[in-house]
Amino acid sequence: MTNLSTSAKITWCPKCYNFQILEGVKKVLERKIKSEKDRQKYAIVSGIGCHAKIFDYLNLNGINTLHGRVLPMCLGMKIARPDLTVIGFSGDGDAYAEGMEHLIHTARYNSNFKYIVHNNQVFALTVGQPTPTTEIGFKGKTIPQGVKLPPLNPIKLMLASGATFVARVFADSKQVEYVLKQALKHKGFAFIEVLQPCIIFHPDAGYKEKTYSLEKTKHDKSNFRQAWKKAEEFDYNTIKKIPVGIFYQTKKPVFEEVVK
Ligand SMILES: Cc1ncc(C[n+]2csc(CCOP(=O)(O)OP(=O)(O)O)c2C)c(N)n1
Repeated sequence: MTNLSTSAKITWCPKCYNFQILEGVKKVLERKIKSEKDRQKYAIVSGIGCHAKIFDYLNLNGINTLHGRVLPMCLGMKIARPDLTVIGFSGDGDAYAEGMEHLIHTARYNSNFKYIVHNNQVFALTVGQPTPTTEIGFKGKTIPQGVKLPPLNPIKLMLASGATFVARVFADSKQVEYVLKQALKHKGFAFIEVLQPCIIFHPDAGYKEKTYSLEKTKHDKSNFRQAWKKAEEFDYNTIKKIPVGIFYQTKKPVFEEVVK
């Protein structure tokens, strides 16, 4: 087991849920990486934003790229080095606003890498503007009149775009650990949305208490229609219960093998 910590000072707000994501990711990777040779088999990519600082806190090779360009960077890495295990990290602004066109096509391509979206429902680093997943009625300094447009449903978007692994968890290190372990076993693009309330600009709406695990229900993750139904249960505005876990998983040819 290798310690993947770095000497970089962690500048997330104290108690930020990003710490939970970092801990979950570290737990999985530190168990897998036993030597320097193992460490060289992994690469990470992050965008721009609070989430992106995770790049500085993991002692792994990779690229801290431009805002919204995590996915083409991961894809390029997989084209050049299909043997690498690549993990991308984005915020919801990074993934669903700046990088949206990449997201749809990446799901369609099914390149064999993993993608974690830290969804805090705001552009946090730039102090709280709404993103495509901010709920109707959200008010902030830049939008005192409140958000009027309905949010995107990323789980439905990923299902419709052809993603082969579609999951959502809450920002709890154990949930992140569990889902990343499953994603790493998956051959193809794995989309993982992490509900990560921003303690400063988008306070927790009690999400954790409302979550329930799909694994503990009769949910059949190979059934597209069931996955779609589950995806409709939570849309950021209606918050009765929030399914977490793997919504959908299927097998499809992998980009690197199809386009040689
Ligand atoms: C192309 C580009 N557009 C805008 C910005 C300004 N910017 C920097 S961080 C940021 C917000 C990032 O929000 P998100 O991706 O949700 O990540 P978070 O900070 O919430 O983790 C923005 C808009 C930028 N750096 N580059």
